[in-house]
Amino acid sequence: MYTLIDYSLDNELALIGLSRAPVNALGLTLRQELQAAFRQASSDPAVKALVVYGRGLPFCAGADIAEFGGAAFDAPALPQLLIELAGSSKPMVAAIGGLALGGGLELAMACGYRISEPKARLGFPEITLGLLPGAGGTQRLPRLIGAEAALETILAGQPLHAERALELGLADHLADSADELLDAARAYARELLQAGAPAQPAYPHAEPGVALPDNFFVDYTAKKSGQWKGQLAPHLALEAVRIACEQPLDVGLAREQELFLEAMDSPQFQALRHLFFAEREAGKVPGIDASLPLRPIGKVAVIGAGTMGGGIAMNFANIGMPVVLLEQKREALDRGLAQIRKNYEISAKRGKLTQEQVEQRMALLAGTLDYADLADADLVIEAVFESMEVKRQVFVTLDEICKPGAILATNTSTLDVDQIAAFTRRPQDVIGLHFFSPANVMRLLEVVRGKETALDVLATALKLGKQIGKLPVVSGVCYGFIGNRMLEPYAREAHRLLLEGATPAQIDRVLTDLGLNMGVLSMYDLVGIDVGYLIRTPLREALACDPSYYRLADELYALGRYGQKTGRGMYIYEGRERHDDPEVLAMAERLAAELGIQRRVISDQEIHDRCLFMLINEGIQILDEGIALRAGDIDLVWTCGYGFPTWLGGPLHYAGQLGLDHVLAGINQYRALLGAYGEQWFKPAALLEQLVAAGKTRISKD
Ligand code: 3H9
Repeated sequence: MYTLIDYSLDNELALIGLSRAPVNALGLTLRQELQAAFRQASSDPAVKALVVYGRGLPFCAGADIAEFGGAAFDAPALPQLLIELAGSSKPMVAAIGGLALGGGLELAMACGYRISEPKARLGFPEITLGLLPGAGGTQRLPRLIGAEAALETILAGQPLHAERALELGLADHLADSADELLDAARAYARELLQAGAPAQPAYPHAEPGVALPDNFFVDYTAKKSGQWKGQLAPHLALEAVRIACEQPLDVGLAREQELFLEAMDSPQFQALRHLFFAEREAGKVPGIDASLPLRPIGKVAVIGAGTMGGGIAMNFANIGMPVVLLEQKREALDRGLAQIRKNYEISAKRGKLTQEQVEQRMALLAGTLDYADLADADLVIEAVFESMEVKRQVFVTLDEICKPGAILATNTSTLDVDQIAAFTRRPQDVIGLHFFSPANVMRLLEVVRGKETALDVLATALKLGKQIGKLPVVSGVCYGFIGNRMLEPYAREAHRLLLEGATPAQIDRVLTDLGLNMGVLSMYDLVGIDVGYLIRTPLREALACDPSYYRLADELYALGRYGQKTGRGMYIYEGRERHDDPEVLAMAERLAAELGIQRRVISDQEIHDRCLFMLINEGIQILDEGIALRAGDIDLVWTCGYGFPTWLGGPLHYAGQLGLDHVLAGINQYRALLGAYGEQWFKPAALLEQLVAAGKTRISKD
C-alpha cells in the first residue's frame, strides 16, 4: 500500500524505510506515506518502538525544494507532520545514513533518539537557499545542543560530520559503519525499551536562553551584520533562535513558520533556488549521458609552475592523482614547488591537513624541465603566458610528444581555443579549462568546448572537474568566454563613468552596496592593471573607434601603476588599506577635457544601471549566440567566479527581478542620452527585445 515507504515489523519494532530516490526529499507523497506509516505503527499494540531509516538511500535531504511555491504546504505539511511525530507515545529512533539535511534533520530531531553512521553529514543548508529551518529546526536544535552552537550550525549552512554531531549531542550514538547502521538502530531501540526510556527524552537545554550573556543577540547581530549585508535569511534565522530562547516550544514553532514563510516569499529565495537547480543542470550537456565512455585519466601534467599552474596542479594532487609540473628554468620550477608546499603548510597550520597529508600530496608532484616527461600524461593543462605565439609553441610541442588520446587543455582566459587546437593535428583532443585564481580555491571552472572538441573529451573534463571539487560550466569559444566577455562591457562602463564625473570610490561603493564582493575598479587593481591592458591588446584595432575606451586604465598602465602590486592603481594602497588618489581624479578630468566629454554629477542609480545593464545585455547576447547553453550557466559563472551576490541569483536572474522591460527601456534611454557613445555601445540584444515583445519575465532561449 506504500509506494515510497518500506514498512516492516521486526518483533516489537516497526521499521519505516524511506525510499524516494535519489535523496528522500520530503515531497507530498512521501509525507503522506510517512504519516500513514507512523499512524499504523502508533496504533499497532504489538509495536513498542519505531525506527526510521533511508532504505538503500541517504536518510533524507530535507523538504522537496521543487515543491516550494507548489505543494510544499499541502497536508500533511512538514511542520505539522513533525509535530505529530514528536508527540509519539512510543520511542522513535532515526537511523541516519549518508545525510540528514534541513527537513531531514528536523525529521531526525522529531524522533526522540538518533543514531548515525560515522560518515554521515548532518546540517541545515536552508540558509544557502535564503531560508531558515522551518519544521522545528530553529526551536528544537537550541534545546538539544544549546543556543550558541545551534545558531552557528544554522547560520553556517554547512553540514557537520557525524563525530561532531555526536560531540554536540545531536546524535546519541555512532554505528560502526553504514552497513551496520540498521542493526545498530534496532539494537538501540531495544535497549531503550529495556531501560524503559521515555518516548520523548527531556531536552538537555530545555531553556536555551538561560545560559546566554545579556544582549547576546544584539551583540551577535552587530558582529555579523557586515557579513550578512543585503541578506534577509540570517536575520530571520537569528530571530527564530532568539524566540526559542525566550518562549515555550509551541509559541516558537508557530513563529518559526511565519518567519519561514517570509523567507520563502522573498526574491532572495527565488534567486538562490534558481542557482541550486542551475548548478544541477550545468552538468547536463546534450549528447552526453552516462553511456558515453570517458577517457581514463590517471596522470596529469601542468605546464607552467607560476601561481596559476601551481594552483591547478594542487587540485589533482588533492585527489591523489600524480602530477608532472613542467617549467622552462630550474629556479622557476623550484619556486613553484616551494610555493605549493607553503600553501599546503598553511592548510596544515590551520588544521585542515595533517603533516602526513602534506607529504603525501607533495610526493604526488614531480617537477621537470623536459617535455619528454609529459609523454605518458592522460591530460596536459598549459598555464603559460597569455600570448598566442607562446601557446603555439607549447601546442606544437605537445602534439609531437603526447600519447594518442591524451587530452590537451589550455587555461587561456581570452584566446581563441579553436586557433590553439589548430596548432595540433588532433583538434578533437583539445579543450579549454579556464581555472580562476587562486586555482586551488576558486570553484568555478569554465570548460571551453572548441568547434572540434570530441564529446568524450568534453564529458571527461566535466567529470574530472567535479572530481576535483569544481563547478564546471560549459562555454563555447568567443573572446573571454562567458565570464570575461561579460566583464568587458561591465568594466568598460565603470571606466567611462570615471571620465564623465564619477569617482572610483563611488563606482565601487554602488557595486558593493548591491552585494558584489568587490567593486570592479578595486578588482582590476587586485588582478593588475597590466593584466587588463594585456587582455585588451587584441581588441585595440576593433575598438579604436572609441578613444575613451578604458582610457584612464591605459594611462595608469603607461605610468607603471599596475594596482595593488605596485601600491598605486585606481587607488593608493598602504598595505591592504586603500585610499582615493587625487591624481587619478585629476587625470580623469584632464582626459575628459581632451576627449570632449562633458563632466557632470553622476548618480548612484546611473552607475548601477549602466554597469549592470551592459553586463546583462552581454549575457543575453552570449545566450543567444549559443556560447552558453542556458541562462542559469551564465548566472553560475558570475556568482561563482566574479563575486556577484548569490541572493540576486546572477545577472540574468537579476534582470528578471528588475523587469526585462525595465532593462530594455534603460538601455534605450542611455542609447539616446549618451550621443555617439550611446549609439556605439547601448545596443539591446535582439533576444532581449524578443523576450520583452513576447511579454516574458525571465531570460531563456526556449
Ligand atoms: C528544507 O528542508 C526546509 C525545511 O527546513 C522546512 C520545510 C517546511 N529537494 O546535488 P545532486 C535532487 S529546505 C528536491 O546532483 P549530490 C537534485 O536536484 C531543503 N530535489 O547530488 C538532483 O536532481 P537531478 C534543505 C533535491 O549527491 C538530485 O537530487 N535541503 C533535493 O551531489 C541529486 O542531487 C537542502 O538544501 C531537495 N531537497 O548531492 C539539500 N536535494 O538528478 C539540498 C537534492 O534531477 N541538496 N535534490 O538533477 C543537496 O545539498 C545535494 O543535492 C545533496 C546531494 C547533498 C543532497
